[in-house]
Amino acid sequence: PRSTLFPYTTLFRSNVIWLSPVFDSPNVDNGYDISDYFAIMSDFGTMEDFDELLATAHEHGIKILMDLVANHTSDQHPWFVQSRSSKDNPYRDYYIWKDPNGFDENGSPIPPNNWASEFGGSAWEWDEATQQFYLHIFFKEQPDLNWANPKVREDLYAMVRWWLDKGVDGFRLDAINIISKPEGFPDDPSTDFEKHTSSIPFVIANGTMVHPWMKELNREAFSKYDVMTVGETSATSPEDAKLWAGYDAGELQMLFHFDHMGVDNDPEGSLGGKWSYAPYKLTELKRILNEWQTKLEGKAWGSLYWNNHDQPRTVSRFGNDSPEFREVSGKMLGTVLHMMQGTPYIYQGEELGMTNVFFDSVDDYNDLEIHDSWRKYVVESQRVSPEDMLRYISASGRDNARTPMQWDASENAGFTTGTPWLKVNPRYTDINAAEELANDDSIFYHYSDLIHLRKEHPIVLTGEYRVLNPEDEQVYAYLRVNSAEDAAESGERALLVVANFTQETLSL
Ligand code: TEU
Repeated sequence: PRSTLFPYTTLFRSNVIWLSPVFDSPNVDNGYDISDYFAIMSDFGTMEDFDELLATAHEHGIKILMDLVANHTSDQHPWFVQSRSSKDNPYRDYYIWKDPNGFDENGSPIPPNNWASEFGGSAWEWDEATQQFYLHIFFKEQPDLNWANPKVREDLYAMVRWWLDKGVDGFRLDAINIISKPEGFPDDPSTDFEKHTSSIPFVIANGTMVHPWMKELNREAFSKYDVMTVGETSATSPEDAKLWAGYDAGELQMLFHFDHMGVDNDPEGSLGGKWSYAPYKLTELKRILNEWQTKLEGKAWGSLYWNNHDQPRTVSRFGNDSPEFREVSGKMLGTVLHMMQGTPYIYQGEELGMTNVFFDSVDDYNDLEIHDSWRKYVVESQRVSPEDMLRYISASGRDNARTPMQWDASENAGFTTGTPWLKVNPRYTDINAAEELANDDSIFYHYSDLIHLRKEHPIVLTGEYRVLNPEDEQVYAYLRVNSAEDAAESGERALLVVANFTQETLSL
């Protein structure tokens, strides 16, 4: 049967918790700026607390996936503190330092190339003391590690082994497809400082060394353990994905692609990219998801997600979060995703149908990406009115995903008696875990049913994905079809999924 062809069979029936980074960090970017890979951030507790979490999860048959942030560290990491201290420090080459490309008429140093930071502005930060620039694809507090230095790779692999020896079950590899920078550091044709389309410089995605280095990481660490791996790879096509996560690639097991995350960006909008919102077309969403399902078929295993800590809430984004439709819409979206081939990832609160939030002051937000964009577009260039920018933030901002978990209707949604890092979403009085558990027909129980369906019906694992109605703007329908052999073994021939994305009653 086809199921035996898949190399990761032990994973298919596992329950796994993925923790966003919990390592020691000054927390400029919600932990994605690590200052000590071997310690736990005090906000979350101690290493003893972590060990207890791991042991308890394992007692319950739950695996723990860690977030491996290795494209960059915090600027507070001892490696970087050493690195910036002088040009001949042994750690200088742990990061990417370059001379200026001359000086302008005011005597200001000119960056080595036009690369833009994902979060806006140049990706190069000038260091006055040593008269060179360092590279940071994300915030300036997140200098990029120099993977071309074999010592950096050895230290990182040793760190990965240290966690695996401790017993963690795998890693999500943050921004892993940008670790290999192109020879000669050429300018990037996609850079557009005017719009927020800068994104990851095109020329650094999936660079020439990523695959040799991933094979090395696999050889030096992952292959020695029973491990789960998923790479976070923006700007990656299904063809690239086979190189990364093909069954015979010897690199990673799965990828998070970003293709469906751009369907509601409006490239023609005043800010372009992320901050210009336009309603998505269902046909476009289907085209993308169908393409990933069919192109990976038999070649690589997919990962399935609607949201994560960087994305707005699914039910608000792809569904309908009005009181009338929120519940049915949340269930519908869960169904569409969970019956596809691949491993589904549920982001905290998705199983409760948590919604986007609207704050009427930028001061209520925490994410530096939001604050930097506000300063740039509302305060400095005044290209957008505060009202419009607040609407864009509420549609696309990362803090939609980062408000406290809603447990019950008590103060702060029962999350804390202290002061949370972000205000609670005001809808918590209706939308919370206690409510969901009390209602037999809730989104929570529907997600629980979906998980059971996946475990009880092997066709969700083995069935070939068939596209049914690509031109239909209202209904997402697809089939999963078993081979004769799998059908004989499981007694399951086909699975039909039909999802109405509108608020009308339709006949099909
Ligand atoms: O995100 C990498 C990534 O590709 C970002 O472009 C993402 O699209 C961005 O958050 C959009 O606003 C990872 C993490 O998931 C993110 O939280 C971190 O900020 C980033 O890496 C840097 O570590």
